[in-house]
Amino acid sequence: MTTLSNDPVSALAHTNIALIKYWGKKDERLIIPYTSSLSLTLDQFYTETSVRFDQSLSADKVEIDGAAVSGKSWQRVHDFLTVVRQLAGINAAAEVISLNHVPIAAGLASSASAFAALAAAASKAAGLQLTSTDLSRLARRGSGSACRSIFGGFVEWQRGHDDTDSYAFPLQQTGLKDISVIALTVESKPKSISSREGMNRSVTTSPYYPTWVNVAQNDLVDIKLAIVTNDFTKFGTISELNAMRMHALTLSAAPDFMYFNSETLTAMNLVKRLRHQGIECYYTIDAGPNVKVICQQANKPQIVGAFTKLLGPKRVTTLQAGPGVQYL
Ligand code: 2P0
Repeated sequence: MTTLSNDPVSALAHTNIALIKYWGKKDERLIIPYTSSLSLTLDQFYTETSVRFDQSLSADKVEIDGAAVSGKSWQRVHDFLTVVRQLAGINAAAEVISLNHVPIAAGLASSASAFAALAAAASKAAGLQLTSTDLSRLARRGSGSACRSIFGGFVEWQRGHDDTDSYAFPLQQTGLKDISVIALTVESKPKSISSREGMNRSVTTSPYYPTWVNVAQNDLVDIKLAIVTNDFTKFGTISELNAMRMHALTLSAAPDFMYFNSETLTAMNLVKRLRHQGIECYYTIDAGPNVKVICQQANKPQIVGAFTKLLGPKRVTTLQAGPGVQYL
């Protein structure tokens, strides 16, 4: 039995954007993906979470952004804490206080930063001393993309076969330092089909899913080569293609569904128009209508200018590579 200190442990983790997408689970309970993925951890947007285990609490208490949570959100945190308790051999309930510094207006998902910060804070508060690999494996149990937010910069999540070898690690190469991500908010309402449901429907009904598994593997090899050789054109081209290949799974699912809206298409067309004018940029889109534009520093002012004109300044946010999880 671990001796628990009642002091809270706090951790901070940033969001990440996938360039080679994770879309489909081979094992839903353990969150083992069908394919490996690759992301860039971002600066600015993060989640700060503190956890305290306390024998005197009768049940887990969870507060997110100043409000006590119940229902599905509470259950998801509780289930995750149960994994931590099993690992640590403890049975105390916990108090979790979490603050998301991820503005809804930025159109970035917060589950990656949320479960990365929770994994770090809860494991330490439970008396576990995990390696970063084991912390990534643990964060994966909360939300797949969270395993990548344990690390900074470019991060690969190797799909692995089971709980022991499905984890993320940072890429070691030094290429492509100059990457900017411009997050465009075309909509700030929550999505109608969660990524969990969307990926499940894609796996079980899209006839193209087996092709995706093969193609995503090749895309990953190609993008890593583009990073090592500092080839931004290849990097951006593969990112954009891989995102569209992921969305082809939603269009070919039964019943079909789509994360784009009309403004998504307008933003995609503007990226293409800028590119034809010699201003190099590419788009990537996750499980929602918001678009992220990838570019290099030299072209950033022109691209930001063009999108600010289209959407207004509040809906255009510029980001860069950020660090991995930190204790506070
Ligand atoms: C990704 N997404 O690689 C992909 C691309 C969305 C589109 O990871 O079910 O919230 O918690 O493991 O991590 C969103 O999925 O899903 C996601 P769960 P998660 O970033």
